Amino acid sequence: MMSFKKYEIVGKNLPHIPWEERPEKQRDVLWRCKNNPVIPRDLIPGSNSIFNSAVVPYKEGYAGVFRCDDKNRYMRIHRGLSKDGIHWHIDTNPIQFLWHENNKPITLEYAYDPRVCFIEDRYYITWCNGLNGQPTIGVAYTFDFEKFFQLENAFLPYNRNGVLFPRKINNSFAMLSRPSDTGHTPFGDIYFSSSPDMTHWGKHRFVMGKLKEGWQSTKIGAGPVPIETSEGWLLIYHGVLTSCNGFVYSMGAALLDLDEPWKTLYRTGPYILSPQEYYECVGDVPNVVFPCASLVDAGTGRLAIYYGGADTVTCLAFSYIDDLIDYIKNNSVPVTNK
Ligand code: BMA
Repeated sequence: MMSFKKYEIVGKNLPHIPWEERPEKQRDVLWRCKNNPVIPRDLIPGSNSIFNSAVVPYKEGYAGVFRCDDKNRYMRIHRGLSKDGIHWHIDTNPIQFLWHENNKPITLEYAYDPRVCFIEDRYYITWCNGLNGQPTIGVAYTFDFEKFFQLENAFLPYNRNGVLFPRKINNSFAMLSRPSDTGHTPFGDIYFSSSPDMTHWGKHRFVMGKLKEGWQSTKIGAGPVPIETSEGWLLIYHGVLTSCNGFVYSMGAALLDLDEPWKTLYRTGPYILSPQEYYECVGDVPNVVFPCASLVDAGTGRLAIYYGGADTVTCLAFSYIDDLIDYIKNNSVPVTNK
């Protein structure tokens, strides 16, 4: 147990988030949940796989938006509720979004890799949304995880990994995203955009790019909603290496400037988690760890990260915010846009 916290975390005390202490022999900054994968591919009857999903504290427990690819291999997002963040009731049917202007039900082309972010009075959902068959960032909100209102897409295609900041920055909503292409994009950097109203996005700034070699040398993309700390926005992200056997997705972390988040302060040279367990190496897409959500207890600094394993199952990994921040600072590559 940590006796004191080094760094401030802006957030609530959530003493009951999923948690396991660091195993004695574990030297890495992150450690995996003993019960991984916590959500199996077949939790609901029609699902082929449940992965790359988002979770937030809600009422006495947790709510989530889950990527469930069905047995047609159509990509859909479903609502889930849980008392403990580990055992989930996921709806059999996908979320029925209502168009914000007239409350009419919408048929989505496809939807995947959701993130959920509480800002001010509601929960916003962002996801990779099919527009004329091409990926862009869908945006919706809910107050109660019962009714979901869809807003305009944030950007033109092609874009993926749209991740909101949990508060306005300089009076504007703020989002990270990863401009891409139509397919299994062989490039990609993280950009920042802002909006006065959650509809019109602009002031696009470059944040972080892929590196010349190693686990983040093909492309990178934002993961969970950034966590506000005294040391900057803590961003967990994925990075991709192209091996002779295809893409390998690992996890890294960075600290971004609080007021100007397009300025990267530090980012990890080594990965913080890479596909090594069987449920990360074997599945519909082998060798993928893909983080989309985290829960933080501001009181203790405990961090629980939800990530997809091999595009098939949902897993959990743990760390302490203090340890992760120290790790990022002590293992950073030189960053140029401070
Ligand atoms: C990306 C997205 C993710 C997926 C990853 C690995 O392009 O489609 O949903 O986890 O590829 O297949």
